[in-house]
Amino acid sequence: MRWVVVDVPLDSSGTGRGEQRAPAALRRAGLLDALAADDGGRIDEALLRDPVRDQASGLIGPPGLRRAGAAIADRVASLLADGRRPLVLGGDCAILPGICRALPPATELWFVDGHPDFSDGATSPTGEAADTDLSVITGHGPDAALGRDGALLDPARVHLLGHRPPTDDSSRVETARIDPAIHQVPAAELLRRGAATVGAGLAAGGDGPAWLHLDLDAVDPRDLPAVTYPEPDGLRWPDLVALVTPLARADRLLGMSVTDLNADEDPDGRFTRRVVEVLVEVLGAAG
Ligand SMILES: [Mn+2]
Repeated sequence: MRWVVVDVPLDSSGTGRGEQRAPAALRRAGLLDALAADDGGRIDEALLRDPVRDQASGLIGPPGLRRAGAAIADRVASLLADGRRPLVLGGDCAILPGICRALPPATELWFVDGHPDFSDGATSPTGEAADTDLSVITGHGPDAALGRDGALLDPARVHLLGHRPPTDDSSRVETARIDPAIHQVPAAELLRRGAATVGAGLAAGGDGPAWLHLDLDAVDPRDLPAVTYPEPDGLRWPDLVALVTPLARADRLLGMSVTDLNADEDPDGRFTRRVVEVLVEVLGAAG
């Protein structure tokens, strides 16, 4: 099935950081032609323009997040209803609750990320909704990011993959908040067990629908430094390819999201081109 690329330039810091320019940079680097993908356009509602942290929720830009989430959910739902397979380009991980609103509640989520994204409005050091997305999706708030409460997906069907151990007080609090029903394979364990083994096991481990989310800061900063919050001791490119290839090619995959490339940290475009090469390797080249 052909991929349909949808741009969601949501930077939840509200400062217009380079995540906002990642979808355009990936297109300029030839992603659509290389994948023979269809153009699903851009979600303009996803732009946040105010970096002020809301007192009540602790988040930056709740009204903008709700507007973005509704627009993302509508677009993804209509593509899925047409039998299409979306490839959603962030932006940061704050795009994910909107995507999950469009998925059947029994969908399995393969969440590959250097961080667990499990803070809430009070415990996030930044107030960026991209610190909170997995918490929101599994029903642990902050609800202000969504405009409704309750879990979007069953935590027992969520697989958190490639995250690093906590390094400071706020990340220790974040790690302690993770829903115990979520299956976790941190980066060190993933590399010990073998990325290909873990990926193949997950792809074959069920028969319901699945969504693949890739935050590029899962990759080791030696290979991909062009992210805002780099974490050491991550997956090297070959590990990432080995993990994600069986997931991206699973028949039951509904779609995929890719987040957190910071185009401002890549002035000559070399890392953006590398991301395109890796996506082509993982998803299959244009035929
Ligand atoms: Mn993330």
